[in-house]
Amino acid sequence: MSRLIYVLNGPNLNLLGKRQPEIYGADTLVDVERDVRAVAVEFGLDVRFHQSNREYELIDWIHEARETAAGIIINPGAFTHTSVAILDALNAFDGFVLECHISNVHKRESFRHHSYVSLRADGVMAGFGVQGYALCVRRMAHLIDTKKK
Ligand code: CA2
Repeated sequence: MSRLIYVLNGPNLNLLGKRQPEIYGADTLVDVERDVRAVAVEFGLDVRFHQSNREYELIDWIHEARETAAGIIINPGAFTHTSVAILDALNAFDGFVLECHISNVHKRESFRHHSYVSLRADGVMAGFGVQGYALCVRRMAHLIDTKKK
């Protein structure tokens, strides 16, 4: 199995560390990418790390991952709660999918309680702050290494 994973980030996550630190913390997306890469190296995983504010770009990366990757860690941002198109793209991907949210979406507004992506995800992380990404990488390594699929 490939040891490549995609880490995808949806709309507004480029603002991480620049606004609303009381919800999302003080770390930037650059800090998150550094942490993700540090853990990935420990487990011998290669990482493609992306962020986009455009739904189609996230979908194109999921399609690209179909050809090459063992897993996708995705924080779809607000598309989590709206995008059947991202769900459809993930349903066409055969590897592992982990959904990662920085905040505890279940403690927030009710419109954040439903996730289309959770219908496909093999696991869901929420409320662990940006540390959740590195934890997802660990989990992804375990899933790939034990090939539960
Ligand atoms: O908790 C999460 O990770 C979310 O996916 C973040 C999304 C939100 O719509 C989801 O319900 C939960 C929002 C991402 C916006 O990120 C910002 C970061 C800093 C400043 C402003 C926005």
